[in-house]
Amino acid sequence: LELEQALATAIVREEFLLDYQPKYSAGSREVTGFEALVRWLRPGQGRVSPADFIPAAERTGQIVPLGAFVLRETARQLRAWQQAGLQPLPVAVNVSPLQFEDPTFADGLLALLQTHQVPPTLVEVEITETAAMTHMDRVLPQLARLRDAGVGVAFDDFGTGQSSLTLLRRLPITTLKLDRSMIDPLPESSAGAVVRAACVLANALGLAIVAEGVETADQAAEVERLGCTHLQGWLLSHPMAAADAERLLKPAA
Ligand code: G
Ligand code: G
Ligand code: NA
Repeated sequence: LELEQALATAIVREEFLLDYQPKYSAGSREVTGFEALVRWLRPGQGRVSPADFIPAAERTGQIVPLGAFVLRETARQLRAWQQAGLQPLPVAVNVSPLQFEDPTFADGLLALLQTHQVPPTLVEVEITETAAMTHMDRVLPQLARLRDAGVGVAFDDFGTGQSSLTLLRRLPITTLKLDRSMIDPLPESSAGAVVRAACVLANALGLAIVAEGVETADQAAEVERLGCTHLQGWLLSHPMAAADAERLLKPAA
């Protein structure tokens, strides 16, 4: 309850900021985009990890205003990078299924991007496979709406849920993110066969496929060999402050 009250105050005061973890293209290892990850700068306590407050925010519904802040901040940052004469890269934002409960979520996000003059193609929403599957009736039409407008749609923690292959073919998604639990045991293990199968599937459906949680050079080489199109993880880069992410951007042509 104490955490809940502190969170409520923190949301009003906007005591949060975003770090950005780069994503790299397989092979060339060039930065192709970022994932925004929220942090709470709690007065007197320093940085609180999202692992310590996202679950509480989900439980109480506070993830809805917090998630709205994350989207506003992402739009503001993308606009700022454009205005600084940089070529922004797409930013992926984690979206909770509770945010999709609001049937105007997709339209609200598109309006926000328009207000900030940010092209929808610079934003990707990440939703966990399990959340999308559990709340399909509410989530899918909104994903389709975002997709039609050019927003990227990623299935997060892919491989831990149970979406059928038939369904996957019909989903309005652009990217699969392979859960860290499948990358961890590489290169030794039969997990490689699963990763390869997922890559073949993604490729056949025209989807990008990101290996999450790449921590070693052997894992990076292995996921590239198995057919992942993108890599993310501590080997390549930890999440970083916006100012550091900015240094990875090229000047606009
Ligand atoms: O940032 P890690 O660095 O510790 O994040 C921990 C967990 O919190 C991850 O599962 C991540 O997806 C989740 N998370 C981070 N930022 C956000 C956010 O803005 N919204 C939601 N819903 N989850 C987030
Ligand atoms: O996919 P999801 O949004 O749940 O994951 C984001 C979380 O993963 C964040 O907490 C981020 O800090 C963490 N993370 C990013 N790269 C790595 C990595 O290489 N190893 C581990 N263990 N965690 C990572
Ligand atoms: Na994510």
